[in-house]
Amino acid sequence: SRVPIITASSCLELTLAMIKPHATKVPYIVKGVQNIIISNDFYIVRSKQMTISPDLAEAFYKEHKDKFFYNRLITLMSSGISHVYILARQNAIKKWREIMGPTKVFKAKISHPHSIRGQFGLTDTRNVTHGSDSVESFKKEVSLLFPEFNVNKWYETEEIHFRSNN
Ligand code: IDP
Repeated sequence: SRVPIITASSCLELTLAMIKPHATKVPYIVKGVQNIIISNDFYIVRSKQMTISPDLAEAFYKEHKDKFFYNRLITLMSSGISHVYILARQNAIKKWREIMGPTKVFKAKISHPHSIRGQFGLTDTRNVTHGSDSVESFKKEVSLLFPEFNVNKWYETEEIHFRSNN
């Protein structure tokens, strides 16, 4: 497996990525997204498959509870198996969101056809992947989906260890 080259001066950032339930049913899309993760030099820190309960989906998307698409979103997110990842890279949060492309699939297909959502998106709700939009969101999302993962400890120990090994 391929490990990104980390120089002594570089600094890794973590982000949370997810392949949403409608997309995990299609091996071609899962393969495509995983290839994009690897070819963009993300290091996979954790990965798992899980079924998100409606309660967990509501906690995850709390800030959208007044939106017209909220019920649709909660139904989708709790409809099957999600693949969730903690990814590390320089500027991981920004880079992953760039690679995903715009939230709205119709826009992604026109302006960012090579993005994940441009290539594999189906509708504005079924837009294939999730990615944290800030450090604060990442911390909240990780505490919901990987409650045993200690972000501060990772930065204090693993990240430094990782750098000195490369
Ligand atoms: P993001 O996933 O790009 O961060 P958000 O605005 O946080 O986008 O929206 C969360 C999720 O809600 C989207 O990924 C998508 O699944 C769904 N969503 C957002 N906007 C719409 C919409 O206009 N119609 C239907 N679903 C939407």
